Amino acid sequence: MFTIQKVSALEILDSRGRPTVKATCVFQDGTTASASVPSGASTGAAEAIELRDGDPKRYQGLGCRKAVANINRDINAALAGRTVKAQEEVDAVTRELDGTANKSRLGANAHLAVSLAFARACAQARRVPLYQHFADMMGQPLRTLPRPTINLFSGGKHAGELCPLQDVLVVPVSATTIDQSLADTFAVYQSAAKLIAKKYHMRPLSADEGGLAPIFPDPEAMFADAVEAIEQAGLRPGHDVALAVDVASSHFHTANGYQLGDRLLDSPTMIEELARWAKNYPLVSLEDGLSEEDWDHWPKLRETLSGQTRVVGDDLLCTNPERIRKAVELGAADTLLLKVNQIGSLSEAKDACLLARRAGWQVTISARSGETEDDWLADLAVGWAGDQIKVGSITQSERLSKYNRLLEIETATRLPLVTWPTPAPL
Ligand code: 2PG
Ligand code: MG
Repeated sequence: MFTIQKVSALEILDSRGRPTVKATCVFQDGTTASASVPSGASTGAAEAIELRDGDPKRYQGLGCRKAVANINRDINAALAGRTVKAQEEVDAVTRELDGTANKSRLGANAHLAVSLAFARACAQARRVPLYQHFADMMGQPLRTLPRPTINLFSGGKHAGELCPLQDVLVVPVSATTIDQSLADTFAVYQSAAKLIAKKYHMRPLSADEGGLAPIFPDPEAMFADAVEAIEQAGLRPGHDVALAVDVASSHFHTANGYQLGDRLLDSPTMIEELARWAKNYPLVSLEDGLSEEDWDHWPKLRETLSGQTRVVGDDLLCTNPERIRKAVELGAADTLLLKVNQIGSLSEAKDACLLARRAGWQVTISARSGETEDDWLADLAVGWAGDQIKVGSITQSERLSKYNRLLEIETATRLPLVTWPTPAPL
C-alpha cells in the first residue's frame, strides 16, 4: 500500500528544445520520485493527445503550462491523501478525471508523467530497482535484456524530409551482451561517418535521434550505404550486424498512393518494393511499411515477409489495445512497437503488451524522437522483457542515458541478451 501525499509538475525542455512535462510524486513516508515524458514528431493519428498551450508567442504554441497546471491542481486534488495498492488504481483515477477517450482534456503528457513518477516512487518505497518493479507489475520474473536496434541513418520527419524513409537501424545480431552491441554499433557508426564524408562530402551532422542524415539519392542508397559501413567496420552484414528500417510510410502516403521519392506506388506495388528490399539487404525488421489506415494490405505484407523479416506496427497500432486486437485478428503484423506515451499510462501500455504477447508477437520497447535525459525506458524494456529496444543513435545524451542505464542493469543483473529469433513462418 502506498499513500500519496502530493503530485506536482514542472515544464522542462526535451532534446529538440521543446517543452515537456516532468512530474514528482511524494508518498506520506517521504519517498519522492520524478519522471519526464518524451514526445514524438512522426506521430500516429490514433495516439493519445499531448496537451500544448497553443500560445503562439511562447514556444510557438508548444508550451506545456496547461498540462503542468492540470497535474498541480486537478490530478493532485484527486490523488493526494489516497492510499493505493497498484498502478492501475492511479491510472484509473486520472483517466476518469479526464473523461475523454484520447486523454485530451488533461493531456496524455500530464497522465503519463504522473503514471511514471508514481511507478518510480513505488520502486523506491519497495527498495527494488525500477526494472524489478516493472517486472513485478507484469507478474513475471526478469528473464533477458532486450536487443538494441540502433539508428544509423535518418530521413523523413526526423531529418527535414530529405529522404522518405525515417530510420535505417543496425541490429547487432551476433552480440551476446549490451556492451558488445554498443561496441559493434560504434564501429559501424564510425565507418558510416567516414563513408558519407567521402560519398556525399558531408560532415557527420545528425538528425533528431542522432542518426547520420546525408541527402541520399534514393531510399535504397540508405540500405546499400549501411551494408557498406558494416563491411568497412570489419563485420559481416546479416551475420554480425543486420538492418532494420522504420519506413514511417503514413507520412508519405497520399490519397493517390505512396510517394516514394519521385515514384507514386499503389499498395500492392509498395509491398513488392518492401519485399525487394528485404530480399536484397539483411533486413530483419520492417516497421510501418504501409500506412496506418491501409488495413486491407497489412496482412498481405505480413504474409509476404513471413519467416524472413519482422513486420512491426507503430503508427498502425499506437500502443492501443483496440487497434492491436484488430491487427491480431487480421494477421496484420507480428511485432508491437510499444511507446507508452502513445496511450498515456503504464497500465494501458501493459494491456497492449500482454495482448501482443498472447498473440505470439514480439515487442519492441521504443523511445520517441523528442526525449529527455530520464532513463526509465531502459528499466521498462528489461522489466517487461522487450525483445528489442529502440532508442535512437549512440550519440546524444538523451539517447545515451538509456544505453548507459542498460549497461548498469547488465552489470547488476548479468541477465543474458535475448537471442535473435528467426520469425516463424505463417
Ligand atoms: C518512430 C519514433 C521513434 P517519433 O516513429 O518510431 O523513432 O519517432 O517519436 O517521431 O514518432
Ligand atoms: Mg515508427
